[in-house]
Amino acid sequence: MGPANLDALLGVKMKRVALLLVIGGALAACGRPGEGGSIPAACPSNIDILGISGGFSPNRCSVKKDETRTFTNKDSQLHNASFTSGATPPTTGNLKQNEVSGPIRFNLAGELEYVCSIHPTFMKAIIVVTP
Ligand SMILES: [Cu+2]
Repeated sequence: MGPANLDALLGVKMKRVALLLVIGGALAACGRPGEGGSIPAACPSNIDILGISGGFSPNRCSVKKDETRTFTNKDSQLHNASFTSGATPPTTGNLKQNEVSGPIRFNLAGELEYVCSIHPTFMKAIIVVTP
């Protein structure tokens, strides 16, 4: 077997390893809150919005169903926290620097991913709502 064949064989093996890693990651991401102690620490009463590089702080935390939290924009740019489900109201609306949102109530148990709808690619976070 020549070096070219060996390279091809190694290439196939590397692809298999990469595929297994992808599948493993997808399975891990499917873990539900409550499984294996995956519930993060309780969210503080206010979650800070740090901006494009800092995102939300904390960016993964938990609340009990029907609790409320506020969000404060600590950045000079406009930002918001916007949910697709499980939060009332579903968005803070755009917040100016140092502006504090009204209370957002979480009424759906599960992992709620939210974004700043102005910068959704850069600003994502999760609130885990426990029953
Ligand atoms: Cu933003």
